[in-house]
Amino acid sequence: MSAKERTQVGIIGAGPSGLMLSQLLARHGIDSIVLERQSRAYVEARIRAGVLEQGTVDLLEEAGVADRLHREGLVHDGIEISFAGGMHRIDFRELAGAGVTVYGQTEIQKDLNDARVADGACIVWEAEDVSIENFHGAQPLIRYRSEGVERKVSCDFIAGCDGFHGVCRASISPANLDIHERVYPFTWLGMLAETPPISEELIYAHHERGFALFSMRSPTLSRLYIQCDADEKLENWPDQRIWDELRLRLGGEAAERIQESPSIEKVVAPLRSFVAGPMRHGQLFLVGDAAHIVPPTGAKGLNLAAADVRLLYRALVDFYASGDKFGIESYSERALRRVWKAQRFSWWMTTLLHRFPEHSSYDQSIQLAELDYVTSSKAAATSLAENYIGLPFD
Ligand code: FAS
Ligand code: PHB
Repeated sequence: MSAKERTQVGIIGAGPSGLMLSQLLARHGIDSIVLERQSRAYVEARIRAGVLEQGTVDLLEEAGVADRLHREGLVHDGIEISFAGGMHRIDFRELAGAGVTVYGQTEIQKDLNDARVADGACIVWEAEDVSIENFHGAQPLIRYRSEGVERKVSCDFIAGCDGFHGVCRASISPANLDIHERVYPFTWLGMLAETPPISEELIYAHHERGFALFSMRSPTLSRLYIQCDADEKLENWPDQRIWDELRLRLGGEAAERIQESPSIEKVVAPLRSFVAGPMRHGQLFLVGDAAHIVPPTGAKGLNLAAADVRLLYRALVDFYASGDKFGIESYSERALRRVWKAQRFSWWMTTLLHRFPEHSSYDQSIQLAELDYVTSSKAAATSLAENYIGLPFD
């Protein structure tokens, strides 16, 4: 494919944010290019999010890529919380009127890639040394190298969909960014294993040894997590040690339902809360993980990225259709309002369920009281439910 030298929207990053944006813009006749530093296979192989809010499902439907999601996605009406030897269900559908859909980010990536390729989209995989310039001017410019050839693309707007370690936020003067961050004193070890999930719905387990999460990707594929130390090394965790720890942290008859099987994938990931604002800098928009990170306890990361894409694509459609700049000019303020409420919920779920090394016995008692309150008060459970399923859009 000949390389574009001019487009309307230059998108950096072919993760869920970048491809959702490219697909939605294309469905409204807006041209874009997507520049991705990794290969398609690498991006599709990353095991990440698993829980979709209804708003994200609706957006994927709007993008025309939800057919397999509706066929294979698992609709869940609640979660279980295990603590102090008991199991407590939070019924999202009864308390907040909706559920969530379990469908892996990997699958969304494949569905989006297939749709973009079928649409003849211009996606440059393994783009090297991507840089952006003049995004405060009328003609933003993107430079990159592909197959050894230096290239450049001029565009009206740049969407920084390049994640936490991307080039777009790094290209903004630090004087123009407000950074807010909290790094947690622990990590998550994630494991994918070909074994049936031990329950219909996700189990979030609080335990004095640390947090554990029993999730899934299908009726035969489990996605499991345990809280580990901040400096944990994956090589310290052979499969058997993980299975033993999962049993200890869950306990009871549920633990007896665990069927061990060899891990397909394992990863240790740090947990942080991070926000970089504002999310608009001239003609540059920061989207998804490029602007914010949440600890995965609240299952918000991918859903926040989708919410940013929803706002930005509609703003760009309005601008190109009628010159209306309201969406563009209000993008950052509206996106950040949702971001901070999801930050709060993700921080709260993380604080509720994890073992903090610095916690005193008083802190630990407060944590247990909070768990007791959330699982015995309809008002408290409703608050958890409405945040987990996704707050209404403004
Ligand atoms: P992404 O990071 O997904 O995509 C950014 C893309 O930009 C990448 O493909 C990258 O290669 C590319 N890129 C970066 N720099 C570039 C450059 N200079 N030039 C060109 N391309 C560049 N969220 C949940 O909701 N639940 C979870 O359980 C969960 N688990 C996670 C586990 C891990 C290990 C990680 C890292 C994240 C997890 N997340 C989870 C969060 C994750 O799902 C993100 O929210 C989601 O991927 C955000 O999508 P993007 O904004 O597209 O960013
Ligand atoms: C997952 O299935 O990967 C998952 C689900 C819920 C979370 C985090 C991760 O809170």
